[in-house]
Amino acid sequence: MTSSPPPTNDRLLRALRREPVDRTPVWLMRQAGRYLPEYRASRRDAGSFLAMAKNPDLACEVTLQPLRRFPLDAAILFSDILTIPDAMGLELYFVEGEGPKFRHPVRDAAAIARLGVPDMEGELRYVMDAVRVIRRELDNRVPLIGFSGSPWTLACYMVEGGGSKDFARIKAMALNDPKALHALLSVNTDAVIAYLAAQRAAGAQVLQVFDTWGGVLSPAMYRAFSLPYLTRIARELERGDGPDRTPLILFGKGTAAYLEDLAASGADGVGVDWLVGLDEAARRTAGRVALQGNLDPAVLYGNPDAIRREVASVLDAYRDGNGGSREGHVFNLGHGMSPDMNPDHVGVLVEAVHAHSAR
Ligand code: 1CP
Repeated sequence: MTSSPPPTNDRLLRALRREPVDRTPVWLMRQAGRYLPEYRASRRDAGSFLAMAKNPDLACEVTLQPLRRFPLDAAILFSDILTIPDAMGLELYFVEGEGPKFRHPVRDAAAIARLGVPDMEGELRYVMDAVRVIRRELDNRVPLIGFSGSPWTLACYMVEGGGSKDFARIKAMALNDPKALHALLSVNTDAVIAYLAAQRAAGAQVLQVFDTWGGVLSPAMYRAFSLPYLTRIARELERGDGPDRTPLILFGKGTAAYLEDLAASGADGVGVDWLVGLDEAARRTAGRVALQGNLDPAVLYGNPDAIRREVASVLDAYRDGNGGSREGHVFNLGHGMSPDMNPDHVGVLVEAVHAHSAR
């Protein structure tokens, strides 16, 4: 928000503006979650993941849990990308051990035509309330990241009715009825822009879009069904100017082939997975955006020495591809953490990032 002072720890905001920082900022995708015993206890008390996400005080509690353990440089709102389709009427639920599902998936043009942008201070008020509570409790110590799924990634869950291995239904729709799929992507884009704008108005200081399933598309299909909608978000989402600007990060999994396009999209930062070297990514994006990433999450299964070695190698790869400078880098994993990871190893990682990147 333009009216509030910058956070005391503003490394993340400075890095996203490619300004000098004393050390590289670090946060981790899925930093709140099942690998933390205190998260499992909160979820047990709440009864379910959804009960927790829909209660602003509980969402705040689990958002803050990783920050109590580790000197992370940002908090990320505890919520889910599937809140938007849920609010559109698809009805999100979870089957233990099977992940998210929708009671009313959308499978044809008629169902898509009935979808509308949800009311951000109505059906989705619980998300905005969580942002407001977290900002109050964070008391400006670190910035708060708000987020959304990408139009394509949301559409995958909406059409498949849950997670998928082959994306058969949505790819069939792309082939057989591209007009219907574009109508779905278009309403999703309107909803994502409204959702991110509302999170920003509620107090989110950085915004990230997760295009988790962009990489399952062929290049021609990615350029038809994901990239143009990401670009529309980057261009149309109002986020201020200068030091008050709320930066937008586009994260894609398996989308390194499109780094140049993502860097030209109008986004402030691009998140990269671990299938491309950060030296190559930095060279190809040539200072047009900040880069976020890209440690293979599986490195957290290694021992502390291995973790320190791999962290140093990611930091050095970025510097090597960025003309010898470490500015413009946000350290993160190339994708989210897993429930079976050792919390002590996260401590080693964060400490290693700060130690190895100190200017
Ligand atoms: O406790 C539980 O059992 C629920 C597991 C869980 C958690 C911890 C889900 C269900 N969502 C979340 C929180 C969450 N989801 C966050 C905030 C926490 C943090 O980062 O610290 C965020 C940013 C997400 C985003 C999300 N949800 C994505 C994009 C990021 C990614 O990891 O690719 C996706 C694809 C989802 C869908 C989803 N929700 C939950 C699960 C298990 C999944 C993945 C299902 C699948 O693999 O298809």
